[in-house]
Amino acid sequence: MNVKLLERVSRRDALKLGTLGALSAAGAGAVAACAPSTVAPVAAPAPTTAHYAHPSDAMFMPGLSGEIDIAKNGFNPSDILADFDYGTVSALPNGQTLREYRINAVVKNLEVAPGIEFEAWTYNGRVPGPTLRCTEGDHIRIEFVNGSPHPHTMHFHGVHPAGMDGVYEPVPVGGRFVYEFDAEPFGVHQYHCHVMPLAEHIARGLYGAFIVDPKQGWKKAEHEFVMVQNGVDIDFDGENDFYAVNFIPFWFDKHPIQIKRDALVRVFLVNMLEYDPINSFHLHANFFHYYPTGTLLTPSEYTDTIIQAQAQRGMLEFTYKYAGKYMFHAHKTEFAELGWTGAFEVG
Ligand SMILES: [Cu+2]
Repeated sequence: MNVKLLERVSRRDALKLGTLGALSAAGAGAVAACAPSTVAPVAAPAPTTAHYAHPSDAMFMPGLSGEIDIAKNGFNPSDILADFDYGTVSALPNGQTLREYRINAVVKNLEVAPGIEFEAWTYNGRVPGPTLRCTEGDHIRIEFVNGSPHPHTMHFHGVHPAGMDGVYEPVPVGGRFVYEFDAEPFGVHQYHCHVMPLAEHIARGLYGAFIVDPKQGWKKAEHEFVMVQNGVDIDFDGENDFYAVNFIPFWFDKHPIQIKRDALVRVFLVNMLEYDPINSFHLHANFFHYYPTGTLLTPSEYTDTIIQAQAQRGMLEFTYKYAGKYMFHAHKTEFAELGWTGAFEVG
């Protein structure tokens, strides 16, 4: 990746001037055929004809219509939707369920857009990290090993003793720490690194969803999906260049989520976006029941749009009445233009 080139244009300039194709081409040749050959000066007026250099770019940002190397990244955002890690399960002498997890912090270069790589700091090599799932009252034991060149922690949202909060005990490079607590309250939660500078440690990719099911369970849903909202600051200037759910911009536009008509769909939605104060979720041609933080069994809202500040999260439930393809996206529309859009395909 040509960092110098990236540093010369802000995200808004890139969008206006259609230079993302050139930025991509600087990293790999994948979109060279539709990329402008030169980068326009930042101060130049926005051209009116060069926004979409290739017809297929019309749906996306210029240069983002190609595919990325998912095999090299090692994880697929579509798989992350329903990839729940229930841990290694056993019973404690008192009969309580014990769930054991193992998390490694590792640095990994991830391709976020065609030809554009990002040096991510990850839990288990993926962003978001594994979705840890359990039932309220379970005893959770997470062995955290820091295999990265920076100190990190795992800070869980939930109720637990001070020493398990993952704030004042940074795990040094090569170090190990065991987080152990009873899972409460039930709801949609998250975990993330809590080492300073905090914004950078989170923005680099150290976050994941933590779902605690109620003892009596949720209403039966035919589809359950985890969506972690995030940004990607590819030039590390403290401003996001891309937005997404499950890390890769426009992924669910290119790979719509297949659901059945009349089937109950549950989405665990977590906002881990850094640098921007709010995020939002809008569902097209439908309404959903919303359970803020997922900590109550009855929804508090029936709407088609919600907003979440950083670390806010909740549970959405909906059913599609008609077949077809329906968009979902941040109704902070700038984020939508920069990658945070997707589609449900109802069959
Ligand atoms: Cu960290």
